Amino acid sequence: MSTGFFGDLAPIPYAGPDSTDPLTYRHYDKDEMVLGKRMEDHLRFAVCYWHNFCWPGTDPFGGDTFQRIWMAAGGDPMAQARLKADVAFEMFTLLGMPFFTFHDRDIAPEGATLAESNANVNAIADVFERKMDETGLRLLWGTANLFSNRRYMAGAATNPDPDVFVYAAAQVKNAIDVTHRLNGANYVLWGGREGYETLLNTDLSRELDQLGRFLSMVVEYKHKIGFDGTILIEPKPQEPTKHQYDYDVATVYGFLRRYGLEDQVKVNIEQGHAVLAGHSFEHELGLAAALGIFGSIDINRNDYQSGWDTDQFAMNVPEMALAFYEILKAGGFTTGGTNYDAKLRRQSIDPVDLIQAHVGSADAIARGLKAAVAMLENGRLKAFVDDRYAGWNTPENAAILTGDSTLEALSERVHGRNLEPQPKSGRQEYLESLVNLHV
Ligand code: XUL
Ligand code: CO
Repeated sequence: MSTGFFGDLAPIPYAGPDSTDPLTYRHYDKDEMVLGKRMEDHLRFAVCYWHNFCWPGTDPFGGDTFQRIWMAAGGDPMAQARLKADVAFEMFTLLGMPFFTFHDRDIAPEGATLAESNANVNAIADVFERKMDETGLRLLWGTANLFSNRRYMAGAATNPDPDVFVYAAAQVKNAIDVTHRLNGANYVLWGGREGYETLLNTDLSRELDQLGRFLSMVVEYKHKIGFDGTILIEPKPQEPTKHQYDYDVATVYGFLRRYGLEDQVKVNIEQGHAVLAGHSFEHELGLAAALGIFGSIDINRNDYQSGWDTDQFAMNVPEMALAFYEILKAGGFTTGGTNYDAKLRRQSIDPVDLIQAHVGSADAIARGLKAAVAMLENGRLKAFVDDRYAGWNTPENAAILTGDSTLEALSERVHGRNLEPQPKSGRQEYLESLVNLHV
């Protein structure tokens, strides 16, 4: 039986680019074949639990604006968690998206002990199992909330108190067990509190070793239980802490190499986090692909003026085109997908706003994907880059990079041949104009 939360809203149909009804998909046609794959299988959209169903619309200056029925004060927390699950699956079904994502604490209330908290999470996972069976919905990833409770204020894995490390490990074990049980395609670690507020109270070197050991145990456990999803780290430079250890893709890669985990862990790149780190989204995507650790994305942008993580729905087609160009060049998603880690603005209080946000953003992302495909198929961008590096293909030049050369040999080559390199145009405006043919 329906909760009635979404009134008489019907599942969102694909109605084509000529549709003027904002509650239809105009570009996201899940069955359209794109580069030999259904669009749904390319994008692998996931709807997140936390921003949609747990955040009440508070900001530092004001209280809840959403006042959802399952958040009413004085209610039975487990009954509210069940109602929330009903509404969540109604929304997933209305949207017709294939995946969802959650933190353990999003889905069920924290108990007085970890045993009680785990029992609550596991009881809602039973509900999910049934609903996933009924609807065909899948889990893109699960994760543990190691940042909200005050016990984690000085970090989880990086806490100076080993008891907190141990507690976090036990919480993560249960979150991985639940993710495994629900056939999650990935498991995510976002270290919101794994960082510091001041170096004056922080042993940086020790904390990095703690984090390395924690992650190694996660990987060991994954193999032990036969979880074949990907372990993903989500980089973010700061917020909530002043400095976070998983600052950006490059930092995470260095960390993984140091602890021998670069073949075991990939990254979940969030557009807004890339911007906070002073990068473009496409930079982080391209770098992860170059380093062999590209995994998945959180698709939510920041406001470019406000300077913090505003988690807005992606609506900018050219930005999506550049992002998906990198993703397609990297071969697309394998276990990863496009998770909406996005929230409504706090004035968007109607249930229909939740639906509209995902639908509008899916269309912007689908247009971005199609533009990226056109950029690839046009071929002139790639041809320019191939030509720009073509000099490296001669055996003599290729040998430099394989180690078969020395500074003396190169010096001889310059002087012996009077080598005088001639600069060539980088043609940026030409390339940007090529992109604009398609967006
Ligand atoms: C926080 C953030 C998280 C992670 C999951 O900025 O992005 O929601 O995606 O913990
Ligand atoms: Co995120």
